[in-house]
Amino acid sequence: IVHIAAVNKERTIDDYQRIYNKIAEKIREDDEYDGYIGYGPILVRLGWHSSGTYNKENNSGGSYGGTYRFKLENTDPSNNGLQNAAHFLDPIYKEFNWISHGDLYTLGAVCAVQEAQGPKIKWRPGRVDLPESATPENGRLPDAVNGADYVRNFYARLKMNDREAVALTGAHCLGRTHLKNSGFDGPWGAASSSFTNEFFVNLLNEQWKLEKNAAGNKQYDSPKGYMMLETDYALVQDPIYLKIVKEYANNEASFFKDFASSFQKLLENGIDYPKGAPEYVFKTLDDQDM
Ligand code: DDH
Repeated sequence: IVHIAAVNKERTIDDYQRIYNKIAEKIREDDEYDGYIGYGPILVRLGWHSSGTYNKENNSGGSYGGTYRFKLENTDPSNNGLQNAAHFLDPIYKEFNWISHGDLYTLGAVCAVQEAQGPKIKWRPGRVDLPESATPENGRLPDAVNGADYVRNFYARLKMNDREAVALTGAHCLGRTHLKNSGFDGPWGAASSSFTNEFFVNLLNEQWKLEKNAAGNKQYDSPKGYMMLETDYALVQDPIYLKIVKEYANNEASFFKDFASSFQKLLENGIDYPKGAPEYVFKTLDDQDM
């Protein structure tokens, strides 16, 4: 399977910045969502889940075909709750219907990270909507009830090494788990709508206790009301992961740098970009004094 980016020569960075700005403004406007966390975290999760189906063995899945829009994928139990992010993007797609779904889902995630004061993420257009037959089967997204070996194997399928796996999991600074979506409950930290290294700081510093939640699933809970999935906690149980967690907890700039490159790689997995294909860095609304 080969996925070649289609570069639309009619479009410039300004066209994509306009879409970025629309998404960013709507994040600001619809701020009451999910107890005033807002739509940022779930937009990040949509970008990640629409990319996280990638399989390096045959280059299938991934963000390219925008197949999240098909029922098989958007009803995958791992995607419970993401409908809210898709509906958020509906009016944006209506207004800018020349963009592909894969480009829109990934642009939404890049916008949400940057507007949450995260790092700048380089982004390249060119994903092409594929037919329903390209939709990957359910079950390719990670299962939280697992340890370090599972995490390492899972990220290897996405061509991610240990540093990339740890950096990517740091996105759990954003948002929270929801009993009704995943069977887990609670946020990873205090600042659920700001992109920071808080996930790593909390992993190291909170008093974690493995407990059964109201849905009967095991999760680590702290006295401050924070939580960790078993796959999160695996990052302090494995000595190689632990070293990287400590680095990111002590050095936010190092986390930001690694997250930016790993997230771009995640969103572009399996895509061949022709020589000279454009690569954009978008301005935040703040950068533009908006
Ligand atoms: Fe995650 N994640 N994630 N995650 N994730 C959940 C929420 C969010 C796993 C499981 C869950 C990444 C990696 C993993 C975000 C981003 C990223 C929830 C809760 C579960 C469960 C969903 C719900 O109840 O609504 C597991 C397992 C892994 C793993 O590494 C093995 C990665 C790589 C990212 C990323 O973006 C790079 C975000 C953001 C959320 C918060 C969503 C929200 O609605 O809030």
